[in-house]
Amino acid sequence: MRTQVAIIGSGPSGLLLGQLLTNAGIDNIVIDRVSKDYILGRVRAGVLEEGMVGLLNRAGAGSRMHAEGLPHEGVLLAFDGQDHRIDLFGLTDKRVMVYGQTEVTHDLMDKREATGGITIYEAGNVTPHGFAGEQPYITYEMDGTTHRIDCDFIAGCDGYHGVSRKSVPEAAIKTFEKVYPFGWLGILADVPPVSHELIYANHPRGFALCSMRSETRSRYYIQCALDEKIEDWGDDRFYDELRRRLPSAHAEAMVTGPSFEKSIAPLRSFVAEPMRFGKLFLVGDAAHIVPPTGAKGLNLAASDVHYLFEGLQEFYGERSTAGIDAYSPRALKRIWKAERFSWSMTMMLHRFPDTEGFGQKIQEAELDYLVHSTAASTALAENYVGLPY
Ligand code: RFL
Ligand code: PHB
Repeated sequence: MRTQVAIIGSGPSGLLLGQLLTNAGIDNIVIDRVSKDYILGRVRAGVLEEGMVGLLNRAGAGSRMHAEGLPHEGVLLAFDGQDHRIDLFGLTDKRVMVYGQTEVTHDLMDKREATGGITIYEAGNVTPHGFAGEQPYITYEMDGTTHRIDCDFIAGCDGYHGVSRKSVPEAAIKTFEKVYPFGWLGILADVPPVSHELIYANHPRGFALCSMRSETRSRYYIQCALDEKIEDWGDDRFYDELRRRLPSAHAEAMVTGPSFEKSIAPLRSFVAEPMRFGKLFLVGDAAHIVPPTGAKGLNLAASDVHYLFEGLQEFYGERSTAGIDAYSPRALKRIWKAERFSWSMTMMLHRFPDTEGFGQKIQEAELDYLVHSTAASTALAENYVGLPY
């Protein structure tokens, strides 16, 4: 087989890049090691920046999001028994869209099928080759046979555990990492959200987040120890702990009900530099991870896609390499700002094992300053709704 751009990974980065390329008449193949159903079973992000909303529109995959997504104009920060609203729209003129990553992925898969894009699922041992030279290609195994896809470029959209970054010689790549000493225990339940805007709560017992997927489906998280076992967290225990970490008015108003998904995610900050190695580009989680506190992971994947798509379009349209040459530095500039924001939200909102009472007081002082200073609230709001591309 031959294509112009071979895309490893059928997550949101790979599918969004693939659709923008298809719409621009640039041939591409998406290849993933797992099945479509497995990908659609993963519960992840829920908050989309306007930039991502615009890219989904441009991909032609935005109509269900506009019909079913919830535009939000503010978020609540809770601490010391009170909550305070950050008026995102009033401070920035921008909104965010609450719409699950699972739905984004679903819509992109539907669009890809409707426009005849090729996706190969359940491919074994996907491997990029020859990207340092002029003739890159991918190999994979299926039904006991090794297959080969020749291409002009390889887009590594295969997430943090993917093969693309690992295929780059160690000496050519520099990584930066911070691992946090806790995780998030999250549930999904068909109960109305406790608040119609997201609540990010700082509490001496640990962080809590009340998010949602719709008016009838809630997504709740609590900070937990990394060695916590899911089996030890029945729904009652989860809701009791969540309520303890919220201001009393919310705790009393909370409607509880059986969860149908429960998982623990570790928190990590990670960046790999550069994001281009000859004909191989790293995109999204393959190149960087943020802790979810800033709701930036999926949105950063989208801005990477934007820069790479522009570069590839310029290459095929004008035979200019200026855009693809600029991809890594342009993307990294925005990535580091989102890394900083996600780190600072994480540091401000979580309980750290070594800071005790002093750390708690400092966090409360920072939050109190933040919610009462227009300058500080605006800085938070600008980052939360998404910095410009
Ligand atoms: P993905 O989604 O991991 O997709 C990668 C795809 O590559 C495939 N793959 C391979 N294919 C072939 N060969 C291999 N060797 C392969 N290895 C992997 C995988 O099967 C998969 O299909 O990466 P992508 O597309 O870059 O998308 C990134 C986002 O998924 C991620 O950043 C977000 O989910 C992060 N995130 C959030 N981001 C936000 O913007 N807003 C949020 O509110 C938000 N909340 C979250 C989050 C992530 C979370 N978890 C569980 C990590 C909340 C949570 C709990
Ligand atoms: C979610 O709804 O899953 C979600 C929302 C906001 C975050 C992280 C996750 O910061």
